[in-house]
Amino acid sequence: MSTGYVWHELFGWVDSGSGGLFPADPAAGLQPIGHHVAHADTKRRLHELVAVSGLIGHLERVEARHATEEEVLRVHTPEHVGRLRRESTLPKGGDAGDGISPFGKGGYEIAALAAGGAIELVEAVVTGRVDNGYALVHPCGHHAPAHTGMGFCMLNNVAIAVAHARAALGVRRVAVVDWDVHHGNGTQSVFWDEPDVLTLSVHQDGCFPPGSGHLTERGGPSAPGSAINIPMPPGTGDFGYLYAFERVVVPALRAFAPELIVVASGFDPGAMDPLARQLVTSRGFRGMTEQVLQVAAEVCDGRVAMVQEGGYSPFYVPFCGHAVIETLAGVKVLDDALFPVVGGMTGHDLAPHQKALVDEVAALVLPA
Ligand code: 3YP
Ligand code: ZN
Repeated sequence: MSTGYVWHELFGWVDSGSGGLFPADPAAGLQPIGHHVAHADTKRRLHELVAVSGLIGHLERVEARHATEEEVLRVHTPEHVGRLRRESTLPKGGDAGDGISPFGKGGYEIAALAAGGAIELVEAVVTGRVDNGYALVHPCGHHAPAHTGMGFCMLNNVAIAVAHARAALGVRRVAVVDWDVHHGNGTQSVFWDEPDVLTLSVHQDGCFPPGSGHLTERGGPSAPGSAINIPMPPGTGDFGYLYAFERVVVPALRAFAPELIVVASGFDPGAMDPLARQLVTSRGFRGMTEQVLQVAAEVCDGRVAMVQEGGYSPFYVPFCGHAVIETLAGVKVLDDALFPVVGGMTGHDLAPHQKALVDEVAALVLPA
């Protein structure tokens, strides 16, 4: 059993500026706060917990490298890549595409390193150098479709890694499980009409992007059923999420029988996240990881590659990520120090309206 792990110090140097989602505007009453909500420190703190706890000693370090232009262009348009590269040379950098996703000088090179980190992890898993693994990359990727960045994402790391597996590593069928609290719209759109890539997104209903991720979004005309969306009601906790996995995610993966499972792993369903209203704790993330590993053992020799997406609580993201990586590695070296607080919040049990939503999706997407 070995678990790969990607981190590069430059991911902690991503400069998302001092504004971002709500830039200071005194006339509108918006005070400066000094850092973007997606500040890289949150991810760096996860890496440092993995190092300090000793978990890193149970992991096989996989080196990130820059994704080549050819690799990036398997997913993105030359216009998008060209614009990012140009803005990346400017003294103050640029924006991924929606005005809330700024990057500093040299930002393109770090984004290419994040995409290349995802590629290298997937390659290590597919070639059997490791059994499974976690690429702790930054910035995130899942909102970016072919032609633009958005929602703090510059390049779609997961889509680029999946495209690499299919174009260069002889893999055909891939499933992407996206448990970030926001809809994986970019990844879904890249593979919308591709029957050999299943994209499955579990997110908070209507959270971001607005109007995206409805349960009726099921894939393009040549690939009906190749997209699955589970828009969970706000306030869903550990057992609501675990029910969604048990009832829909796992059976859908079993039916699709991919050769590789890639998880787009955001920790913003976490109970302390400022950008969403879910209640998941390290217990829920651990359980989702266990379920994915179990079905992966059945269908694809355990080949699971996880790639970091969002997560904005500098307090809680480290413990959620640590629990996931421990579970991948099959070890337990640290307790979640915040669990006494977040686990004690009421609302973790499966509620009737959460069950109803999941059952509705199951009826829609699973073979009768
Ligand atoms: C982008 C603007 C409001 C919510 C934010 C979402 C970024 C994210 O974590 N996506 O997964
Ligand atoms: Zn997110």
